[in-house]
Amino acid sequence: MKRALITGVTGQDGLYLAELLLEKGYEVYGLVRGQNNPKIPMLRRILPDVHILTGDILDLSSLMRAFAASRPDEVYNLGAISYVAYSWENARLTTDVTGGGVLNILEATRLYRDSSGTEPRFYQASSSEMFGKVQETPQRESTLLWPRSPYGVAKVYGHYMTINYRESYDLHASSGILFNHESPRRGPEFVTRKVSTAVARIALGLQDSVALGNLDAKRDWGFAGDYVEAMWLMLQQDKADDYVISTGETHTIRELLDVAFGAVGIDDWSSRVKVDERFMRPAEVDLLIGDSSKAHEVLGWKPRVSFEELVTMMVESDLVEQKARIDGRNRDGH
Ligand code: NAP
Ligand code: G4F
Repeated sequence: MKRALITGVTGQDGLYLAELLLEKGYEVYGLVRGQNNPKIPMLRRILPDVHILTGDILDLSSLMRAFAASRPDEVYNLGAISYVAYSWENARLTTDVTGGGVLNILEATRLYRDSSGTEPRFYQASSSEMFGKVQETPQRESTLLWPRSPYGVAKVYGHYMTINYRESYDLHASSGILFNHESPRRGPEFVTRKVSTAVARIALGLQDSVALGNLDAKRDWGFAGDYVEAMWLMLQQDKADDYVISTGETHTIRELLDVAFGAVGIDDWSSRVKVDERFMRPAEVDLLIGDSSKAHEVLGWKPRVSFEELVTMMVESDLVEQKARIDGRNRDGH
């Protein structure tokens, strides 16, 4: 039975990846940070077979203890401050966690390898946000990086540190340059989930409209469940490498709104969406579209869920969630 250690196991990708690895028969260890983290009950409920370890990617000694407890064959570093807008307001913290945390876990992996005599394989969650002010379209592994946010800069540091550990210490360290991927488990701060929740609430008469920022930005959106398979495939290769993971399609926020409102029968959403300066960014990433042909050729990976299917899945899930809240409130007599 293989053993895997996942940082960021309480996040969207951590949950899908842990689920996938458990299905494949892995023993899965998840690193959870903080005192009495409120996401622990959710993790225990959804994935009771995950072994929970406490630790923080800012704290090297906690990582070394996690390695000693889990003795991993595969390490997936998904832990990060991942919300781009937040990274301008908390640039130092984002740099430390999203950038510096990668160095800590690479170092813990190397120290564990050298002391145990085993060869753990390492995955780093790199991001299309590193392409920022894109220098080539579509973006591929060789495209010059030009990050546009403190988050993007921190991810570039983690990306190159991963390559450096591969080249300096011969660590089996791979980096997935993942384009935006979404699901019903996406955090409510990200635009797809913000829209799917608002559309469900509007359809149920719980709110009138939603306030958004830049409606013209373009993103290459895929389904998180498809993307965690690519992470696993990278660690099954003899040689570690870097891979772009994307759908190869791009859509504006307006197109996202078309599909989401369309799913509840609203064709004209113009009166339902307010553009609000508060959600504009100091520097925007205008266009992302990835070329994942290397992942297709080497890993045999392809996305399965289309943009329309993804957005509809999210709206339908939020309709169920919002209706359950109404039912719960009615039961409680509110
Ligand atoms: P997410 O839902 O925001 O999850 C982030 C995870 O990191 C959470 O489990 C969080 O723990 C954990 N974390 C935060 N600070 C930590 C710390 N100091 N020590 C240990 N863990 C910490 O993000 P996601 O969408 O699943 O993304 C997973 C990874 O892929 C992230 O590194 C993200 O930057 C990267 N990525 C995501 C996308 C995307 O479109 N989703 C695209 C490219 C790359 P709490 O739950 O306790 O806060
Ligand atoms: O959903 P977003 O916040 O995702 P963003 O910034 O692209 O970052 C996500 O994808 C990255 C991969 O490229 C990951 F590395 C990162 O961790 C994260 O998962 O915003 C998407 C777009 C932006 O252009 C933003 O300006 O939507 C635009 N937008 C317009 N109105 C909005 C809003 N974004 C948010 N979050 N909220 C709005 O009201």
